[in-house]
Amino acid sequence: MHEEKLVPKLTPQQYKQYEDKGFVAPLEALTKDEAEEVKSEIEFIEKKWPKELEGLGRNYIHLISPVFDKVVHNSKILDAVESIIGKNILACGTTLFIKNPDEKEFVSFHQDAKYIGLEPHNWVTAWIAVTDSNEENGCMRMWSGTHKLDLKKHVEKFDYNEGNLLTRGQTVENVSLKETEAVVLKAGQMSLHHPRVVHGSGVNKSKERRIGFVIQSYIGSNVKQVLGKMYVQQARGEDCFNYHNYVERPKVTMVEKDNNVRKIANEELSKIFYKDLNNKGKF
Ligand SMILES: O=C(O)CCC(=O)C(=O)O
Repeated sequence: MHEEKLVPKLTPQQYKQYEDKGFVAPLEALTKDEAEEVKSEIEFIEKKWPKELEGLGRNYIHLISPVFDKVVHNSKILDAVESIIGKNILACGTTLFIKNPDEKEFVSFHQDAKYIGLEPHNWVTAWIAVTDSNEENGCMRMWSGTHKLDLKKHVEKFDYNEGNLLTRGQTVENVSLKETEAVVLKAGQMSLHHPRVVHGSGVNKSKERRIGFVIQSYIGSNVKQVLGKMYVQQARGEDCFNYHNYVERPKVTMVEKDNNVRKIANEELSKIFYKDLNNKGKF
């Protein structure tokens, strides 16, 4: 973080929370109607193209829908992000984290920076609640302060058959739930979390879907992808570095041109996620 880049878009208290804990929440991001619009768009695509948002298809969703694109370029979200990473912001990915009722999906405790290849850590992840997210339906839990430490050992469990939503089932073991804090959000609110904060989430025990629309992540234009290629959009400011490939913003949902770009972007993302491995998981 660079002092000279800070602007007062997060309040001083919110910024301090981010610095002290490695995350800040809840922040207002979308209106109820905007969150509902995103939910409807997800359901529309799922109905019309049933496999489109599954597996690897849960990624780079902002490249195929103007509704999703609008979230990534939302100025309220970008104002908060700017306070953390400065004014030159690139959007370099989105992921849908959906947990359905009566299923066993969970996210093992992990640090995002461990496998994603984005260096230096001048980036932040925005987790936007499309539905309410709470302890009953498996909201994220953060291990406060762990962003100040080095990256931890992760055991790669590849336990997607048991419901783990992470690519390698990467797990920081023996995290005491008591040490973690639940990030409870209403639909439309968001959290911002640091690349190194340890976090995860449990099973959805409610009767409704829990949907997180995750911008993973917003990066400063000075951030490189050291493991592969990323496909970015300028979200704010300028890019004096030009490290990445640029992609257009979609104007219509699910048109061939955009779908093809997304396919390539996801293939490259998969290479990053599974770098140096022979086997691949579900995502
Ligand atoms: O949606 C979840 O429960 C976890 C998401 C996550 O790990 C992330 O956004 O980095």
